[in-house]
Amino acid sequence: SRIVLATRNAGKIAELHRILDGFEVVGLGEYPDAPEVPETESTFAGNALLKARAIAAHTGLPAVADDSGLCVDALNGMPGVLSARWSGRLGDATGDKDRANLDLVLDQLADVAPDRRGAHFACAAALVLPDGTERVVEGRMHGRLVDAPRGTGGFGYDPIFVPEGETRTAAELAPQEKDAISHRGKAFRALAEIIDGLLTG
Ligand code: ITT
Repeated sequence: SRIVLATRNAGKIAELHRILDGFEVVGLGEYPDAPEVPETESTFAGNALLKARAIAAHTGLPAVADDSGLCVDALNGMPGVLSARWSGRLGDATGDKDRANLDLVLDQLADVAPDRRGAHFACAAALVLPDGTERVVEGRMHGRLVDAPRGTGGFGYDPIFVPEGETRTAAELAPQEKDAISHRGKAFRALAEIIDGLLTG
């Protein structure tokens, strides 16, 4: 059956189409009246569930949502759930907004030594079925932040994040290389197994 992706972030949509390869996924483009959901929870899992619930209710179809962000050790885990709006800049996920967010994190880390620039990405993947069934799983990718952006792949904070065991930033990885190790890849591969069990089991 069809699954609706409850996200308007183009970077996530591209990755989720790859990771959920094998499912019939449709975007919110087919549902122009879908509600915009305020992210009022303090956790990734809470916000992912809010988004998936609203879209399952609106469409009558199984919905999956992603809430994710960058957690920086030297900033006590911030921007975290505030990652999309860290610079205060509003609007869609254009490169400009992503760039403003990334520049702010670089400014905030300007005086932080190279060995204290640890960070991780976190992703909560939520599934909500029209009958009210809910599931949420999380994935993480650990690494460190460099002091100048590199690479043109991915989205968001990828140009300043070097995954553990890598020398390249996440924006310098091939798409499939990022999916194999990313927070989103881990969370949504686990969710895919759960969906298989619920929808076909
Ligand atoms: P939706 O709510 O419509 O899904 P959003 O962009 O508002 O879109 P979030 O609130 O989950 O979604 O914010 C996630 C932000 O975290 C995203 O805008 C990026 O800045 C950052 N982020 C998440 N995953 C990332 C990744 O794989 N690479 C780089 N940055 C990422």
